[in-house]
Amino acid sequence: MSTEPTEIEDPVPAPPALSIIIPTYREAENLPDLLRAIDGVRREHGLDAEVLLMDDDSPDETRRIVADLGYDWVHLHVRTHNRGLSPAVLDGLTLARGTLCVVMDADLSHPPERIPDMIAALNDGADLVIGSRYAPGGSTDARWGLLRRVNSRVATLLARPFTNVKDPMSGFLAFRRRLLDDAAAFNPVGYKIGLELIVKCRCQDVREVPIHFADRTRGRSKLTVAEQLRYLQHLRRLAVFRYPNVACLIQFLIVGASGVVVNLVVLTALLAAFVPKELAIAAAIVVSIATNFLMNRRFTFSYARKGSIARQFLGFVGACSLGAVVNYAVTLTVLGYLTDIPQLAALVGIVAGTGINFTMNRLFVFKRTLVDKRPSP
Ligand SMILES: Nc1nc2c(ncn2[C@@H]2O[C@H](COP(=O)(O)OP(=O)(O)O)[C@@H](O)[C@H]2O)c(=O)[nH]1
Ligand SMILES: [Mg+2]
Repeated sequence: MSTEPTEIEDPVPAPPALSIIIPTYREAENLPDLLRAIDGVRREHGLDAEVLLMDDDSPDETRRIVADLGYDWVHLHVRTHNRGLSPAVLDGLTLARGTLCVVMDADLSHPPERIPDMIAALNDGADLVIGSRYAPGGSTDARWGLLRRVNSRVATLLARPFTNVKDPMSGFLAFRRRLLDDAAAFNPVGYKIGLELIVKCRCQDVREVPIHFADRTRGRSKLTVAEQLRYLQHLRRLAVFRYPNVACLIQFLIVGASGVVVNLVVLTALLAAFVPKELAIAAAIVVSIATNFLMNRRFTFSYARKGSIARQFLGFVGACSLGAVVNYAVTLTVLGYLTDIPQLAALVGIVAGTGINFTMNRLFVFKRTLVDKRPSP
């Protein structure tokens, strides 16, 4: 006897195998071609896929066009809160019902015809598949100018400490939905969701399917300079996540170098204003200590921003003073025993003093245990 239900229809349709999440803003002109192309791929490859259009309430014909096309596998979600590309994608991922997810742009830059190959790579065991412009066989639009090429390559290079993937900036991605279950503090800033997935989900097997990236021919790009600056903020967060100690030390050194600049600028300005030398030098030192403190509190040890600023300032000055004493002692010792060159001895002293300075600040002044354990931004 067959146990399969035959007559009774399931009122809740079974979830599709694949959810394609597409963030959109003012993409009405591109949606008909895009959705027809996806329809073609669904038919040709028998792909059981839904499309989630995550639209930020576009002031164009998006709603009407989607309704007119009449595809029952396309779901338009109009968002009016927390707008932006990555929140839209994240919302899409929470609504997705498929076991597999694809994220892609709406402007026809990402060819839907490559989705079956991306799915095949996932089924072959990949954790994350990238539709890649820079993998062998991939290409970008011939109209890309030099500036755009350099810009894209530099952005890719900056991601190198986190991944060897050829195109970590790509917004064309495929992965299993459950990949996100293991995401540690998943929080993409801007639109580098692939890079965020690689780092935060600790993807081991990342594969690239070559694509031809066509430039959008209709509508406008929303990639702004502000978005690009947000990428630097994103990289900083990823560095703090992946390499907490090294990231902390590097930020400390950058802040230290900025203190040298502050000192020299203040000194020059005060001397130009005819402030006496002795006073100008002292003031420049005080100002640079203060800016160093504030910058370290804001960036290097940002996890400790909730601690008492007065206590931290005293601790910072104390740690710096100890660093100065160590610097002095080491310089004299090296000069006495290892070299005759004072500048060389001073360099060794600076390294030792800075090391003490950093260690004291890290361990005692800006203690991790004194502040709440939320991931630092
Ligand atoms: N929901 C939503 N989608 C956006 C937003 N900004 C861009 N998009 C969509 O994200 C995709 C990539 O944006 P695009 O402007 O093409 O960026 P570019 O390819 O880097 O120039 C497109 O499908 C856009 O419609 C936004 O603020 N909200
Ligand atoms: Mg685009």
